[in-house]
Amino acid sequence: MGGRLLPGRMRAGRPIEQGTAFTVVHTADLHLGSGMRVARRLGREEELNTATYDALDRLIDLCDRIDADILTLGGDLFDEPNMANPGPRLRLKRALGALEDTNVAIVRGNHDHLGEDQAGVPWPDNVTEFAGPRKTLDLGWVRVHGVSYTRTHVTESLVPRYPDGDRDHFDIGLLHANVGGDTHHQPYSPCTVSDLTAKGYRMWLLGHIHKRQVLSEDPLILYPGNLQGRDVGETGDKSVEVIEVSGAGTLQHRAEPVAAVQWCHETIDVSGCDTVDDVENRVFEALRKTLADAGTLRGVVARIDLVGATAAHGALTRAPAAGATTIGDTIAELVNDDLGERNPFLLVDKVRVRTQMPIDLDDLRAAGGIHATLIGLVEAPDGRAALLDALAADGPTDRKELERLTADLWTPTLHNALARLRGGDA
Ligand SMILES: [Mn+2]
Repeated sequence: MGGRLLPGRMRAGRPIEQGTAFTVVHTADLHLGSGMRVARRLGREEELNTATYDALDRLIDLCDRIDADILTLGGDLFDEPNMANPGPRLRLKRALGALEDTNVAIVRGNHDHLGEDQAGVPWPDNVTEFAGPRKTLDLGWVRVHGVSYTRTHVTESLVPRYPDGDRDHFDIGLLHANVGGDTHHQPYSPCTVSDLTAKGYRMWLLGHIHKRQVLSEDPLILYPGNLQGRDVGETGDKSVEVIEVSGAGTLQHRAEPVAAVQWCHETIDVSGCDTVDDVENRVFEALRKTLADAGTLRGVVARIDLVGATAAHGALTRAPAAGATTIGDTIAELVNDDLGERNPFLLVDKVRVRTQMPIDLDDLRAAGGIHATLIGLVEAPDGRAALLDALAADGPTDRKELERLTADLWTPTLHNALARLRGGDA
């Protein structure tokens, strides 16, 4: 790793000579300045809405702590392309300027493309943004190449516009693209792992897909995932990638967590709970454990699914009177009033009830009568088929689609039907 320069001797493009070990930190999809839709409803509004900046601070601290030689930002730094909101640009400029010994390279993506009205916030000297004819940051042995979006819908591959790598250099590609046709994300700059490999680079550092994915080890091709989850579709650890290159050019890489607030999706089994009070206790118990693992996070936002067979099922699923809240909402509010006030905090975004009445199918089957008939009908493939045929004949839904939609519903529906037949509205 190169030694740090003396204070005041800031220099753009600090060279990395062949045979020198160096460290790269890669991140993408920061979406700086975007808030969280749930913030106003759940409280802790400021922490939730500034979480992207909080994560940026953690990224800068990490780069400083490990003395990163290169920091690469792989597009979608900002949520919006134009200067309508220059606040995020001012903040990023100041944050990157603090890393005066780190070479920073930036490409723009579909969200923050370099459109026509870019102006006003110049980058500090240690920052290189690939724009116009500028495609390479030349650090001697090491070269970083990038091509920015100039509009949102880049439907052709940008890869042909990257220069070829060569054996005398350690070439790094920085690219915002959908590699391999991920159908959950827009098909921008579509390309394949073999397109990238053919360039002869040692690594490709990507942006666009919001989930960490290592597509290849040699050459190293990876998405770091986004910096900070912002809704229930972005759960789990959010990290940046730290890549250490030895003097001989061998690579080691790891994910380092940086998110300030973590989204999680928790399934809580309330089997055996007799009352809603038991259910509430079990939810608190589970969430206290989650909070105990929060480490240095500022907070956690959880989506809860209650599952299992419980005598409280009827109470949990009963429709509330007009204007009253469901029991799920009440439990969420109780958690938020308590754990939501702590540091780190835990907020529940929503409680979904997916419970069943406790029913012993074997007993009912043995007892015969209407219960046994109903069980037989649902459990026999012929019985299910007959029910689906009848439904499909009656409605606009395709028979195959109906089969898919009902696949997971048979057992809970049967349980609930049996519970009602037995008057088990606990
Ligand atoms: Mn994108």
